[in-house]
Amino acid sequence: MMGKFFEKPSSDLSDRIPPKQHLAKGFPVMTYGETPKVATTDWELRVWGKATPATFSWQDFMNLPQTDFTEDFHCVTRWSKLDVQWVGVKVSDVMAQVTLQSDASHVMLHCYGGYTTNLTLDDFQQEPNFFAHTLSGEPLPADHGGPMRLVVPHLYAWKSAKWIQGLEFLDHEELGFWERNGYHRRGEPWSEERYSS
Ligand SMILES: Nc1nc2c(c(=O)[nH]1)N[C@H]1C(S)=C(S)[C@@H](COP(=O)(O)O)O[C@H]1N2
Ligand SMILES: [Mo]
Repeated sequence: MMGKFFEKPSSDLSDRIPPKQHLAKGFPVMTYGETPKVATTDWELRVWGKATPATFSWQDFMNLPQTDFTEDFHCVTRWSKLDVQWVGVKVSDVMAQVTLQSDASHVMLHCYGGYTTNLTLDDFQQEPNFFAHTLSGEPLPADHGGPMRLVVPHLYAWKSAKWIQGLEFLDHEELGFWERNGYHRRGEPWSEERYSS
């Protein structure tokens, strides 16, 4: 595995690479199933469950503050990519437009194509989680979740839902796709929360 696809972390970066991860060359694509094709004009983000139902259009997102992000990205299959450059909209700037019910405690992220992944409300609302539409200065490629994905830098990247379509707020924990199929309910890379036990 070493050599062709991975670089050994240099010592000054090693404190940024979680246990048993290697630096990826390039930016691998990790998708279960087909890549949905969603035009920006068709894209929307729906909110339901333990929140006042709402729908955000692409234009609604463009009208929110646009922020640059540089974040590390850690896939549970043991590759990491440092300093990924994104532009997007902070989760906190979207959530300022959402009215939660007082008993909302978790969120299920729903994607075009059917993928789901779960977060506690606390993990979802960590700064600087964001919705990304630009990668390295270019429109986010479909393979990487374009036109819009979530990025949750502090957890393994399966939580960074590509082709994000919906936020279902819950008053209890439910498990998403990989979490039902053996991955950890939370997925914190520094404590290697890889698999459910
Ligand atoms: N909708 C959707 N989101 C997804 C996935 C997926 O298969 N479908 N894969 C996850 C996994 S396992 C990882 S590592 C990252 C990969 O993002 P990338 O393909 O941009 O590298 O997306 C995550 N988000
Ligand atoms: Mo992954």
